[in-house]
Amino acid sequence: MSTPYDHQSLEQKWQNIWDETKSFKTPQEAASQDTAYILEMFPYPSGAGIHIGHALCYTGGDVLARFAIKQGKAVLHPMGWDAFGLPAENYAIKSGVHPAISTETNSHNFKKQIKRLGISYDWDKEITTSSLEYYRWTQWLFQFLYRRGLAYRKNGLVNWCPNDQTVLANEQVVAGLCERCGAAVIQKEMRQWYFKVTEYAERLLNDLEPLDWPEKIKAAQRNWIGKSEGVYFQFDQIKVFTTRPDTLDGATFLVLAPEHPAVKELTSPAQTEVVQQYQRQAASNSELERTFTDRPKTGVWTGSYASNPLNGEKIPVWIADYVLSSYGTGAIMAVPAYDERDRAFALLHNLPIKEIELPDTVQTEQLIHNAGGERTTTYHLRDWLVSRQRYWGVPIPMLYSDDGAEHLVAESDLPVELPSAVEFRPTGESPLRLATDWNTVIDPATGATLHREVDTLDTFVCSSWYYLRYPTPHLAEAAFSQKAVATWLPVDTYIGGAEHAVLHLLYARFITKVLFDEGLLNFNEPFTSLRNQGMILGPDHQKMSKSKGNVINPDDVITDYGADTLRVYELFMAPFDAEKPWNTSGISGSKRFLERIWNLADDVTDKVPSQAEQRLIHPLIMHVTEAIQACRFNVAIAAMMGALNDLSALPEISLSGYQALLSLLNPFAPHVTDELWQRFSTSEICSKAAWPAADPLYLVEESVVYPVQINGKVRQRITLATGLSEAEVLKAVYADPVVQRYLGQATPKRQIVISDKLVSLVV
Ligand code: ANZ
Repeated sequence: MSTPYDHQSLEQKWQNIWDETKSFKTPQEAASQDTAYILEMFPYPSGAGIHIGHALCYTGGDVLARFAIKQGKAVLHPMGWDAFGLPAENYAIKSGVHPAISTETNSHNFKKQIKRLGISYDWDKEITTSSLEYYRWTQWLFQFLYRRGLAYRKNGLVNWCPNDQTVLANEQVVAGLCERCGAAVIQKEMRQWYFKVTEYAERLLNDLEPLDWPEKIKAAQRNWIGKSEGVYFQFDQIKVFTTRPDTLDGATFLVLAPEHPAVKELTSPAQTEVVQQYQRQAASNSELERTFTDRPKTGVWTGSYASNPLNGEKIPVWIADYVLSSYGTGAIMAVPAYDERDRAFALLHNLPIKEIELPDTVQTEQLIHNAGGERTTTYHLRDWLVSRQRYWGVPIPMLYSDDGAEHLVAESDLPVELPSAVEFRPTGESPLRLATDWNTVIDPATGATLHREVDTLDTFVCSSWYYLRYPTPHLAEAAFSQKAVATWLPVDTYIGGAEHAVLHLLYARFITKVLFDEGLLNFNEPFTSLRNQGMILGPDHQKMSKSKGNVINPDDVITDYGADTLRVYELFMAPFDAEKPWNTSGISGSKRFLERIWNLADDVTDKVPSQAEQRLIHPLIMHVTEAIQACRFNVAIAAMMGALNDLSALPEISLSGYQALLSLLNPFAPHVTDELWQRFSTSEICSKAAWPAADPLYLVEESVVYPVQINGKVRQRITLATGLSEAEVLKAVYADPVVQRYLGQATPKRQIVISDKLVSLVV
């Protein structure tokens, strides 16, 4: 072909065509068709723009979506913006730019960058969680949970980030530090809103089993839910939870969490001062820190005793911060002979260690009965704390009267609009408290003054239901259309980072189950298959970061090499879910591959395909199809690269063979394949043309074993491709060392070749 492969102009050309002709518009009449809902986790539109990991995630999803389109499925492949949250607010605090403005600028920029990647999104489905039309329904969801008793307020110890000046969900505290800013999280007593995820613990656990999700993500969720079978025992008025009822006789002291409500009553006057001091000290450590086994086992005696329900022994009652108030009953029986932490504690504080003979299972059951024990199941999972003392979020649609009573904002008064002129610098209080015009409301019915809830919702509430909104992103009457959702959901393949192993994925599963229970959904798991893209490291094998100067910017790569090359390279460099370093010579290799595909167009003839070509193309169709279905994108590309070498060795390639090759490559490199396809066919674009079918005729056994007779005796067996010419067979036979040994210097008088069967030589 005389024209060179100019990626810049042809990629721009095809992006315009796809845009203008709405090539990837979601079909209306999906109900009658096989559907595929391919979803990539929507990004938080940060000021930095998309990074190479976003590009990998979206390209992976795009291959699946484009493949499904070519297979004739009705495809929903949408994108949107997870636009509320702390980063925009923190940026506003620093720069003075209102979060609404910066979020809009950023998502606009993200969209431009994503379009340059050539992703097949239906942009008519775009959603923004900070838009009124969206968050109106997040508020509806909150009220929906409230009406069902699944959203409630309680006083409790919360994780408090002193830097961001807001509470954090347990899931947002990592090793005692704020997940976002890294500040040490402290415990603080506050009245907060919670969602009752714990009510769904058992189902969240059991329903994991059949999901086609990475095993490590399922394990992380199981672990987080943390189911434990155990027994409650009553030591006088103190109830303990134990998973080792068989050790009851060896209990030598009790330990209560410092925050346990009975501590005050149990503390003797002489011990009051040390107990109170210890309680203050414990409050400065996060719950997670307190679970570290290597911490010193601090604690103090309350001055009282309680009796063991099995043997009546009076044992001392202590408080210590290794016992958590939020787990079990917040009180334990300590058995230093069998429990490591209890042993360390006993040794440090000079408490007795009692060795006992452990009862067997049957005896243990008797023991539980004798001691008045009660079998129980507990979970580590806590209710989801959803209120935040921050500005840039969904206002919680609740009102309070002066006596503190809760009232739902009337549905006709939704949405509760987030006021825009608010001082959002953090003070430790919700900024909305300062918006007095906004937060004071007169009840028209009674004339009474009501106060708005001034906290906003955790952004994870926004993303807990967004996948339901995409089929009908602008629906005014409801959060989602039950009919459209029944057509498209559950999501067939969900793609995103493994960092969402617990938070987002658990919350989305919970919300789906709640809506399912209400009969609003006909499925109770939102994401049938889940795939994680692996992290792309810098060329120096380090995590990409501005400070290390090893960040690869997708925009630059697209300019230099083209979106198709970037797409092929990102998917070819390693298995999709593997961690992998960027490699600049690798990207040149991907570019050369596309150039060779481009140049192969020169060899296309209108002749019927040769046998040799058919035997390359059809197995290739099969391999690429299977590899895409298994998300083994690197395997699919490697198969095409191998086939390209073999095809290039043939004198020519048929139009049908070349078109099949373009079709297989299209989901990976959509621009260049649409361009090349257009030279040979004007009826439809490659991106929409049917996926090729592998003809089983060319998939059958491709080799045959020839027995080689010399003077009537079989002397050797040679495996050769089927369908070779007589000359090709003889060439292989004479090259064989065993045959050569038998022949010596002799030249055969006769040579007989029976195609695909036998060779006979007479000397
Ligand atoms: C006596 C005992 C003897 C225990 C023994 C263990 C081993 P999981 O498996 O995580 O559920 N425990 C109970 N509540 C606690 C709390 N609020 N804070 C800290 N520890 C608590 O752990 C259950 C075990 O952890 C319980 O069983 C209890 O110690 C402790 F050889 O009781 B065990």
